[in-house]
Amino acid sequence: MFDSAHQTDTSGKTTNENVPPERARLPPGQQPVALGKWPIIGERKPAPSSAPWTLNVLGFVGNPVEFSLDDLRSLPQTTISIDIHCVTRWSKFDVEFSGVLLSELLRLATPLESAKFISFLARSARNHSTSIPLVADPNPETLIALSVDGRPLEQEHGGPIRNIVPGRYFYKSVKWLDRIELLENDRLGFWESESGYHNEADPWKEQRYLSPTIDKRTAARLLSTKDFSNLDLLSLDASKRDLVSLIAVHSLLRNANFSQSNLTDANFSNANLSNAHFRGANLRNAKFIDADLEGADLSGADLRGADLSGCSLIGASFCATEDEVLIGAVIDKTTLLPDAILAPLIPEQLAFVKRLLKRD
Ligand SMILES: Nc1nc2c(c(=O)[nH]1)N[C@H]1C(S)=C(S)[C@@H](COP(=O)(O)O)O[C@H]1N2
Ligand SMILES: [Mo]
Repeated sequence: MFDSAHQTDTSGKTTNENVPPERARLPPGQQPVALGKWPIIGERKPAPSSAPWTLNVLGFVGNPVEFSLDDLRSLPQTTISIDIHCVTRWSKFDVEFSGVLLSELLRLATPLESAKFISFLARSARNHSTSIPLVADPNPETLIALSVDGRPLEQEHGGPIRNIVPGRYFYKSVKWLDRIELLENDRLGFWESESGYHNEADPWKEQRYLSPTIDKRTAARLLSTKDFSNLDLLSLDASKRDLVSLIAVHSLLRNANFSQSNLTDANFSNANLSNAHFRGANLRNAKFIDADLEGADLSGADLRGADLSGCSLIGASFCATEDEVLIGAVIDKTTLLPDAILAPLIPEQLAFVKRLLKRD
């Protein structure tokens, strides 16, 4: 499972001489955030509690252990430098995390022979968790981090403790780590079970999502009704279709493919469209009010008259270059894109949109 060619190189650098270094270390479909920026994704704070912070290692171990923050600080400290790759398509290079290696804690807890998976559980209102396999040498650099770039981890980024799994999308790194449970059988984490995120999460293989939740025949029937309201249609293929006036209010359409489709007057209000593909789609007068468009690809889409008020646009794209040709969205004064929702765009995307809206 952890046998990717890039596994040993935690920075994810590759050695392609023809590509500028910043590009060469970007996994497919990722874009770098602006220098100094670090988006907050998912939960923003731990569950309220007055109990002092502890970290328990339990489950299929010979010796369950509880560590206080001071215990963790007194164990050997390691610093690793990683590139963060978020499934919503932003990457942040060279982040230095310090703390205790997971292998050190496991050595003290002595996993049983039957332990095959590691679940990282957060002190979180929704019991957030994620998991990785425990193999002989799962990832020698998985870290229980207490600080970042020389400073204690801020609460919004998981302080006082988060785990860091290098070489995986960042959803494998849990904020406000509270328990490490060794398991015989895997237990899918929060995003993996709720959002269809891929359980292996290798950014170099673009393992973002699982396959569609519905079969081809059901998909064909649904496409003909043009009503997707309230349905979970993860990874649906709806490309090159006539979907004029589609109703997709409150639909779950993560990673759905609407490339080249005619979606004039479609209503996607409150839909989850993270990482959805709209390349070259006709979105004239479409409504996206309060939709989640994180990581969505809108390059080449016609957005005249479209309403994106209240959308979340972290990692979204309005332009791309393919074979050296710029594919830009069609945006004009009739496109509703309030300044407030543009703020989290990556700099080159922001510049592209602002130029078309003639605002700066
Ligand atoms: N407890 C908790 N940990 C979490 C999440 C979450 O929602 N809750 N989101 C995950 C996801 S999807 C990402 S990309 C990273 C985001 O970390 P950041 O907010 O520090 O950038 O945290 C991961 N760990
Ligand atoms: Mo993420």
